[in-house]
Formats: sequence, structure tokens, C-alpha cells
Amino acid sequence: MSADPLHTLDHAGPIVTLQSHVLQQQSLIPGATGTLSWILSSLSISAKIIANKVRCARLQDVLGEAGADNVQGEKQQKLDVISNAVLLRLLGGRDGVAIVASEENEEPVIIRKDPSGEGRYCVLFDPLDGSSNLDVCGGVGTIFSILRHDPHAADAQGSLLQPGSAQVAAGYVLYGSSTVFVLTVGHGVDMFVLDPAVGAFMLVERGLRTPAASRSYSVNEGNRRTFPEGYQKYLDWAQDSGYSSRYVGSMVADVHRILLKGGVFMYPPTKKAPAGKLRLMYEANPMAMLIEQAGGKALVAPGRRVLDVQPTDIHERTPVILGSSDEVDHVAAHLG
Ligand code: AHM
Ligand code: MG
Repeated sequence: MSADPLHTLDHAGPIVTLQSHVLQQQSLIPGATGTLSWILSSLSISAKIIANKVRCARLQDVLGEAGADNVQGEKQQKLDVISNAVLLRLLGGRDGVAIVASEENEEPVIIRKDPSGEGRYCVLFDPLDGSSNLDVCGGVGTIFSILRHDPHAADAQGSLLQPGSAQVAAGYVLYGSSTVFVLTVGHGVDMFVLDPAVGAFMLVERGLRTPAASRSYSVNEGNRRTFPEGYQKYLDWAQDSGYSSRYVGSMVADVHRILLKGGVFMYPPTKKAPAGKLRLMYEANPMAMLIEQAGGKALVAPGRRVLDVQPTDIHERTPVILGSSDEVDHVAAHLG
């Protein structure tokens, strides 16, 4: 019998929502209090609100520049501002959140200050990554990273500045042809798709693995002449070896493709951005955790994992090479 193409999930077996999946996982952890589950639920509600706004672009007045620059000196889009406000309001309402830090806010926002705040978390996020793609209906996304809060730290920075290896959860939401929520809590990577008729994220793949090899690279080749020499040699080698080039210019969309199909994503140092363009704490770290949990690799340079970098500033930038393990090795071999 052929599957009904209009049915929400056309395979047999239990229907699992993001919420029930998180609760199931929580029940496996001895002593878990449910705090993290509440935070993940606020991220899922934020994702649905933002997805709805993104889908209404050009119908509602949500496109275009908001008229201000963010902390990086970049033009804020109206939807950056809206998405940031949604996340701040939702996360701010959760007891378990001590501090949030966003690409759109220069300083971390302290939500709860009491020193007895044991068992609370810090949430870092890029509310709408790749927002310059909005005007052309391109894929954009929300990226998040969750760390344990240190209530004894001298200040917010002291609690936040932890290496990516300390993340307890990380993920992204891709607002593309469908809305996809990809999550790790350190036990593999699970993928959910928003069923708009039901209003819930449905589990579509558990324990996602990125292919070990795939002859494809993803980089802004317009900057090629200003890449360090090793990257240019790698690109010569990849092109001589018949590799394909795929680049959306929206990290969530590019990394999502690599997670599912394999390949390597790079944002090297350039003349314009000598330390790399991408932000360590809320772009590179969560993507690195996801990719490693899916069996891939994520480096800042040969032999240096993204997740091992000790941050010194919440908005610091880093070069990134991530994706299929064999493909990351090929890049690293050319960087010497
Ligand atoms: P943003 O956080 O200001 O949206 O910038 C990050 C984006 C990433 O999504 C993407 O990988 C990169 O910038 C693209 O940069 P470029 O246009 O230089 O290739
Ligand atoms: Mg970004």
C-alpha cells in the first residue's frame, strides 16, 4: 500500500514531538530536575513565533533594515530585532535561566542574580543568522548554545566564558522550505520538523550521522585571494579532484546541508576579517558540538578543535572548518 502523501508522518511507529522527546531523555538522567527541558521548550516556542514572522515576510512590515547597527557594526534587520525580542521574552520567563547573551546585545542580559542560583543555565544565541538572505526568501536560522551557570563567578562574563566542550546542549532552527529544529544534549543529534497543522515539532530522525566523506565544499570563494595560502591550495586540489561547490551564505542552511549530505564548510580568515567572521560562542561552538555529535569534525586550525578554544570575549570571532571527518582532514592537510 502506498503512503498517503498528505499524512503528517507516513511511517509507522510512535509519533514523537520535541516536547515528549526531551521529557523522555530527561527521565533517563538520574537527578534531572527538568530545568533544561523547560528552557528547550521556550526555545521551541520562540522558534514557532519566529517561523511565523519569517513566513509573513512581505505580507507584514517585517523586512528591511531596522535603522540601527548591532554590536558587530552590522546593519540590523527588522526581523533580527523581532527575533531577539521573542527569545529574550521567552527565555526571561524561565526560572532556570540565569544569563542570556545574544549577537544583537553588546552586553549579556542578567535574568536572575541570586547567588543561590545553583542548577541554572546560561543561553547564548544568534536570533536570526543569515538575515541578509531574508529579502530574497533564502534560508535563515536561529542558533543556540546552553552552558551551566556558575553562581560564584564574579560577573556575567565570568560565568559565560566557558569553552564549547562545556556546552550541555546546542542546536539550531532552520527556517527554510520547512522549519527544522536540530538538537543535541550530548547524546547524538536529533532532528524535528514543524508540522504547521499541529503546531508541534515532530521527530523525523534520531541519532543523525553526517557522512564521513562527500566531495563538496562550502565557502565564500569571492574572498579566495585573501585566504591564507593553505586554503587556496586546498581549493586548487578540490577543484582538480572534481569537488562540487555549494554555498548559501547562511551558516544554518550551509551546515544543515553538510549534516545531512556531508562535505566541508569553511569560513577562513580573510583580509576583511583576519580572525574569521563567525562568532565563536553562538555560531561556531553550537555547530561544532552538533557536527561532532554526528560523527564529524570541527576545527579552527589543524589539530585545534573549535570546542577546545577558551573564549575571552562573548562576541569573539574565529575561523571555522567543519563537516565530514575525511573532508575536514583534507583541508587540514593543505593548511599544514
Ligand atoms: P550574520 O550573523 O550577521 O547573519 O553573519 C553570519 C553569516 C553566516 O550565516 C554565513 O555563514 C556568513 O555570515 C556569510 O558571510 P559572507 O557573506 O561573508 O560569505
Ligand atoms: Mg550570525
